[in-house]
Amino acid sequence: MDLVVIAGFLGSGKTTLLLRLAKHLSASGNRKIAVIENEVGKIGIDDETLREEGLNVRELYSGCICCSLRVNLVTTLLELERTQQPDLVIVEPSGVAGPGQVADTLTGYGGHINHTIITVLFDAKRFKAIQDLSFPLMTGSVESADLAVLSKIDLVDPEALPALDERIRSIRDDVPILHISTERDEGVEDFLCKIETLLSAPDEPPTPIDESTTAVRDVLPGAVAHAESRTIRFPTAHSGADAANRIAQALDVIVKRLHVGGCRMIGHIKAIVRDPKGGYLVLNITEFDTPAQTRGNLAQRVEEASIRLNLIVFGVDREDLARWVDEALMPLSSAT
Ligand SMILES: Nc1nc2c(ncn2[C@@H]2O[C@H](COP(=O)(O)OP(=O)(O)O)[C@@H](O)[C@H]2O)c(=O)[nH]1
Ligand SMILES: [Mg+2]
Repeated sequence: MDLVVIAGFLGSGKTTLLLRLAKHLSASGNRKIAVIENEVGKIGIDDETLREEGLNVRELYSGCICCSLRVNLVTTLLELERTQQPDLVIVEPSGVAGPGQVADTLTGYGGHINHTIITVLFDAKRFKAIQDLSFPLMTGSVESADLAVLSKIDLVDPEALPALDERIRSIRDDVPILHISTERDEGVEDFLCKIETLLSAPDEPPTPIDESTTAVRDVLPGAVAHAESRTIRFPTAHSGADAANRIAQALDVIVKRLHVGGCRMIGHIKAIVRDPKGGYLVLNITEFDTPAQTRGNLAQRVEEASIRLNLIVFGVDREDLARWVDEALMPLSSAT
C-alpha cells in the first residue's frame, strides 16, 4: 500500500487537486484507491463532495489527525487494509494539520506502507497572510514536504512567483516546487507525473518518530471553528438559481459581519446544500473580498433545503461567530 498525503492550509486547493490525482491514478494505473478526509469540526463537507464524484472516502472529524486523531488515522488505515486492500490511500489532513506530525503518526502504523509521499500546498494568493498567521506551520510544512506546490497561481501576477519560491527555498533549498492552477489546468499534468515518479521509486526505509514537533494548537493562534447543520424552509418556493443566490448572499452577510467584527483571516467557509429532489450545491469562501465560489445546481423549484456549514476563522469570539451565522441564516426561512 502507498500513501499520498495532500496537506496545506485551509482552502489552499487540497480537495480539488486530490480529486484530479485520484481520477488520474485510478485510470492510469488501474489502482484501487481510498481517500481519508480529515476536517476540523463536527461536519465534513469535502468528503461529501468527493463521494459525489464516486470516490471511496473515510472521514475523520472533530479534531485534526496531527494531534487528537492520531489513533483514528492509524485504525482507519488498518481497517481499510483489512477490508479493502487499497493499492493507494490519499490522505487529506485538516487544513490546520502539520504535515510533519501526520507523517510521524503514519510511522506508528503497523501495516506495510511502501511509499509515503507528502505534498504540501501553499496558496499563492494568500501566501503572505498565511505566513504572517503562522510561520511555524509554514516552516514545519516545508521541512516535511517531498513536494511543495504553489497553488492558485491564476490569482497572482506571474512575476510574484519567484519571490514565493525563494521564500520556500529559504526554509529548505532542496524541496521540489511546482506551480499549479487547477482552475486553468496549468501544472496539473506535471504534478500527476511527479507523483507517479515518486510512487515508482524504490521502497523507503521507515523514518523514526520525531516527538518534538510542536502541537498545532500552538502554531495556529486564534483559530475558531464552527459547524452547523440545519434545514431552510423558504417562505415561498424559489427557482434553484434564486435559492442558491439567497444562500450565497447569506454567506456574504457572515463574511461582512466577520470583517466588521475584527476577524483577522478566513481559513475557510464551506457549505453544502441539498434539496429533496437531489439538487446539490457547494459554496466556498476563503477571502473577505471574493464572493462565494459555487459548484453544482439545486432543483428547478426549491421550497426547502438542508445546509451544512463549516467555518474556520481567526481572531473572533466563538459565541459571536455562532450568533452571526444564526443571524445570517435565519432570514432565509422567514417571510420578508
Ligand atoms: N482560482 C482558483 N481557485 C481554486 C484553485 N484550486 C481550488 N480553488 C478554489 O479554492 C477553494 C478551496 O478549494 P478546496 O480544494 O476545497 O481547498 P481545501 O480546503 O484545501 O481542500 C474552492 O472554492 C476551489 O474551487 C485554483 O487553482 N485557482
Ligand atoms: Mg479540503
